[in-house]
Amino acid sequence: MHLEIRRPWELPGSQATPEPVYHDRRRFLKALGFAGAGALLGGSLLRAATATAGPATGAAPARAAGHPLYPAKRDARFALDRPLTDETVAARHNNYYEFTEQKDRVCKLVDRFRARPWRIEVAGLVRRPREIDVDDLMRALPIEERLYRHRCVEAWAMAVPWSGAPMSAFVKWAEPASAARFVRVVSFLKPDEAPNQKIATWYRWPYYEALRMDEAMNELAFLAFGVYGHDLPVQHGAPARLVTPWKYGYKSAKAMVRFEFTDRQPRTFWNDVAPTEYGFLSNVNPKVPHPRWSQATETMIGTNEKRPTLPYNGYARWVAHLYDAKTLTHRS
Ligand SMILES: Nc1nc2c(c(=O)[nH]1)N[C@H]1C(S)=C(S)[C@@H](COP(=O)(O)O)O[C@H]1N2
Ligand SMILES: [Mo]
Repeated sequence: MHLEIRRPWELPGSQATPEPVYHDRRRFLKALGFAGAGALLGGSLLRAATATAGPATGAAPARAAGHPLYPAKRDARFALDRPLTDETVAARHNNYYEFTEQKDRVCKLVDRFRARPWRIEVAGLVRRPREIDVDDLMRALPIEERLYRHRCVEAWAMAVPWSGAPMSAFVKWAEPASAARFVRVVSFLKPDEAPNQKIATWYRWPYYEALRMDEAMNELAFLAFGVYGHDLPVQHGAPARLVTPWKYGYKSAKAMVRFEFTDRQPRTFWNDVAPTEYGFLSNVNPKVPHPRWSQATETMIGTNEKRPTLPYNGYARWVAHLYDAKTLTHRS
């Protein structure tokens, strides 16, 4: 008899295929065991915890009402070639592995998460290592709204209005030393508030990512505090996240607590999980398929419209000069 073991993310009904494939059999089986137990335990505990909280629709936190930073002035340089994704669609289709691997369930598991108060640490090769409250940081930076496309490596896409500051403004504020060549970002570690950090212990929490310094200083790189004209809801990365629209979505780390400037290329979360599938630069490239699916087209969430994938996700004029023209990756 042929016994087929389905990975959790291949279960029928899951819309797109999430990131990980474990080539290491031991780790894969361990993952399955934990995932099974976790789904049962986590499911019942969480149902209990959220029973009185009402439906999770991804609505913005109450403090967003009347926040002086919204609405931020829209930056006209970033026009879209497609309609904005519906806010409720975007808020119910999320990749956020700290909560769950299931995109449609992230928004239902966010109620325990506290995005305030929130300290952000600036460390490494900087003139002055320091900590700042996220609201103070927001007030220290020039806030604007940008309409950006977003392309997940799983071949789904959306178009959303982020509010925030150019990453370059943040980097200048952080005053890195001239020796800094990369900026590493680290997300939160709060297993009591993000259930999958407790359940899926085989991941190397907290989530970590990094950009080259020239990427962080590029005009497109963005530090978002809001979306759709209000604070980020938890599922989109409250209180602050990266947005690098020319790269696959996993580079855009959510809910960061630390920025670290360094002279050596940092490791990254998905590259550590599956090095043959996810690299460091991860620029959107229709010509380089994922080992298990093509990247030639993408599907807009909400409408299911299919579109051809564009090199650098359509942002070549902003970023192509940073990379080699043939590979869209390292300059030769
Ligand atoms: N901390 C953290 N950041 C993350 C992720 C994650 O699991 N954890 N997922 C990434 C992936 S794969 C994508 S596609 C985007 C999804 O962002 P969205 O849910 O706001 O659409 O967030 C990225 N940032
Ligand atoms: Mo993604």
